[in-house]
Amino acid sequence: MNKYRVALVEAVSDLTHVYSRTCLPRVGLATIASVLNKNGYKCDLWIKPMTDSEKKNLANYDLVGIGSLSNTINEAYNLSDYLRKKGTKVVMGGPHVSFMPEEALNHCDYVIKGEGDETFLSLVKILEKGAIPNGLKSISYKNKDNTFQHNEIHDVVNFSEVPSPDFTLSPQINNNDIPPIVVTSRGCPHDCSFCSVTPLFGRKYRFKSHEQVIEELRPIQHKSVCFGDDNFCANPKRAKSLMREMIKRDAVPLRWSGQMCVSAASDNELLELMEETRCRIVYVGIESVDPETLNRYGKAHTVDVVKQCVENLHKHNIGIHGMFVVDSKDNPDAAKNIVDYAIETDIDTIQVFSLTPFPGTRAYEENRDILLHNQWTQYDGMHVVVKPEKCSAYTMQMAIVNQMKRFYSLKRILTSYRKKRGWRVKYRLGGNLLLRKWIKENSEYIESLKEHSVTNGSVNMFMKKTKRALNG
Ligand code: B12
Ligand code: SF4
Repeated sequence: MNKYRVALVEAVSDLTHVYSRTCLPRVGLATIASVLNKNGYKCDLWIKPMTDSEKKNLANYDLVGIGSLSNTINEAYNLSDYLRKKGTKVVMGGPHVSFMPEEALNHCDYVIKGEGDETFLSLVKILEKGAIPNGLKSISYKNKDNTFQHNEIHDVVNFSEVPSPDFTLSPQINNNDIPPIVVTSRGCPHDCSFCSVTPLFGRKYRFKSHEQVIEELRPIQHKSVCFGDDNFCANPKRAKSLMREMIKRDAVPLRWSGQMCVSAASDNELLELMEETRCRIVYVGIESVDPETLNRYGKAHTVDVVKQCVENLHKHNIGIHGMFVVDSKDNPDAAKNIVDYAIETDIDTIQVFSLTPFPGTRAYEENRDILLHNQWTQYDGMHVVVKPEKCSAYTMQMAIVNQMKRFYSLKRILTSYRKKRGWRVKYRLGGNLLLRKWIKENSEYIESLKEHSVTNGSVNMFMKKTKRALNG
């Protein structure tokens, strides 16, 4: 084993977000850790909140890599500032810094842009020798004269050669701490305006061989598995053939969940295989019930198709978590229309996000001039961060909060039991509790939105509702 010691840390925030109750780590750092380990480097992985002494101990490593999202970037920068003061070199990567390398280089030594699976190992090999990585693709750093060096991005990695994420390299977990996550593909052929997946991983849909997936599934087949793909059914022919192989090779998990395009649920053969392989719930980006908004986002599906697809999924005993986004051009009643639609079509659980222009996305370029602020902590989809055209930011925020409260009301929870989808009572109750917590935590933010008002008289209308909402 090589003597050069590396730690990889995922920045975590203790703020409430829509998935706070889910323990589902991103797989990037665990994948990079696995690459290093296979190449003879000792690498420790930290994916949960760390104690103060664990943080201090990071200064003893030769190199620390930190990953984060936009909403956890402050935690990442704070940790990096601390470690650099102690003389430890820090590399950062992930969907935020990949597109904000100059901001990040005020806090760290190197930024790896895009996929880090191969580049991180190459960087470690260079730094270990005390050399400068000037020829290495996909990295950014500051030159001696303080100018920025941005090397060009490398071609996409050969995903079938990327090892499985290895969470056992984390001293913080044992095997039962996190649900098994299997990622069978990378990239997405679509190009939705608000999504970082295509800017980060490209539109080329790359996947692992059936053999590799089966190998990963076999040891965990008695458990509930989460397929971490962005779009499990982006290539329906391949998804069907993989599921047939799972059945044939006896590698069907206890249950599974995953993300997919809603329109894929018009394919009956696909649904039959999903049911047979025990798919329990799918996470689908429906995004809007307004055809114009769908068009703006670059979505391929239509509102009518969605309705049929939800019915099809339910016919096959598959639950659906509908993900929706309200944008700056929407009317303040957009959230109400979404919830009306979700209730009418009997979608099991939903999230209504406010359009959040993440760095690197088309939405970021399109909305740059109407951003309310760039306090990244609030870039998590739950907070309105873009100035709406047709109402105040406050009105839009309260419309979303009130409609989410309507969907997750206690009355609807108590009457939501469905045979074969009994779990949804628990999930909706979770949604209700989460929302209450979020409202309490964010009352100041909500109040502050009044300052950003483009008042059109509608604020007052929502004042009473806010007070009621804030009081839980
Ligand atoms: C699984 C997932 C989740 C899980 C777990 C997230 C978590 N624990 O942080 C759940 C469902 C809980 C979740 C929640 C959220 N997520 Co999420 N999620 C994903 C998803 C679908 C897959 C993540 C993954 O495993 N990717 C595959 C691996 C290989 O990629 P990766 O981890 O980014 O790592 C690669 C590179 O980024 C890079 N890299 C990453 N870190 C580092 C570090 C170093 C040192 C180096 C060198 C390289 C490097 O190298 C890796 C290998 O190539 C992604 C989309 C995506 N495909 O990435 C969205 C994504 C990460 N989520 C996103 C967001 C916004 C959120 C939420 C804020 C809101 C939401 N959309 O639900 C919440 C908040 C989570 C939080 N922690 O606060 C955005 C992030 C955009 C941004 N700029 O912040 C993404 C990109 C989707 C999108 N909408 O564009 N999410
Ligand atoms: S939102 Fe989903 S379908 Fe659209 S680009 Fe991102 S991963 Fe692909």
